[in-house]
Amino acid sequence: MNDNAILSEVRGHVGLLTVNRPKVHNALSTPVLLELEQAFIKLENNPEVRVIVFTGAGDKAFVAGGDLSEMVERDGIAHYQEFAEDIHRVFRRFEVSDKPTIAAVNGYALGGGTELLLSLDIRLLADSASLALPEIGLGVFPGAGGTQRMIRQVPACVARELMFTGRRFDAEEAVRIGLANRVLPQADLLDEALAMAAKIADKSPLVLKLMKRALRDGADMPMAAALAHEQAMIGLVFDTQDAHEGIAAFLEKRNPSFTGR
Ligand code: CO8
Repeated sequence: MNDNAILSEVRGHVGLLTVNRPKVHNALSTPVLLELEQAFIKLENNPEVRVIVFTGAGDKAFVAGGDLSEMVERDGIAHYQEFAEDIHRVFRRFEVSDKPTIAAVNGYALGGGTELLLSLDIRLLADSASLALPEIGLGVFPGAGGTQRMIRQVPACVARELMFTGRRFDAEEAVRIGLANRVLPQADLLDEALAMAAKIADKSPLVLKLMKRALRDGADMPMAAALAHEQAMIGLVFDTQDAHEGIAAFLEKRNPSFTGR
C-alpha cells in the first residue's frame, strides 16, 4: 500500500488532486484508483469546491497507465473484470460529475493515463507531455473507456490509427487532433491550470452544473431531443438568483458575485 498516494488539497474554490507515485510514474494500482475515487468524492461533496484539477507528482508523468506489476499478478478473468469494473466506474464518475474538471498533464499520460484525461473536461498539456494508448503492444486493448471515448473525441480514422499502432504522440499533436486544449511550458502548467480553474470557479456553480448536465445528457440524444432538453433547462437557469445577479451586475457595470442559488 502507498502512503499518500493521492494528495488532495483545496485552494479557494479549486480542488487539486495529485497522483503521487512518482517512482512508478504515477501508475494506477487498484488501491490508488480507489483512493483517487474517494478523494474525488470528497471534493465533489465539498460545497466550497467548484472546479477540480488533476495532475501527477514530479516532472515526468501525469499517469503512466494501469499498474502493470499488479496486472501481471492477477489471476483469472474475474480479477480483470473486477479491475475493469472499478476503473470504468471511477472514470465515468469523473466524466459525469456536476463539477468541471481540468487535467494538468505534466509528462507521460500512457494507457490509463490517456484514458483518464479522456474522461476529464479540459486538458492542458505540458510541452513535455507524451500520450498514447499503447495497450495493443501489451497484448491487451484500451479497456478503461479508451476505445469508446477516443473514437467519440477525435476523427475516427485518427482514433483507429492511434489504437491500432499504440504509438506515442506529443502535446502539439494532441491539440492538433482535438484531444487537448493547449500546450504550456512545463514550469507554467500547474499555475495556468489553477488560474483557469479559479476563473471558472468565479462563474455560477449552478449554471455550470446545469450546463454540464445539458452537455452530458444531450450527447446521447438525437439533435431534436437534445435541443428540447436544452430549451427545458433555460427556464431553470433564468429563474435563479445567479441569473438575476449576473444580469444586474452587467447593467450596473460591476463584477458579479455568484452564490450558486
Ligand atoms: N505500471 C507499473 N510500473 C510502471 C509503469 C506502469 N504502468 N510505468 C512505469 N513503471 C515503473 C517501471 O517498471 C520502473 O520500475 P523500477 O524502477 O522498479 O524498474 C519505474 O516505473 C520507472 O520506469 P522506467 O525505468 O521504465 O522509466 P523510463 O523513464 O525509462 O520510461 C515510461 C518511462 C515510458 C513511462 C515507461 O516506464 C513505460 O513505458 N511504462 C509503461 C507505460 C504503459 O505501457 N502504460 C500502459 C499500461 S496498460 C493500461 O494502462 C491499461 C489500463 C486499463 C485496462 C483496463 C482493463 C482491465
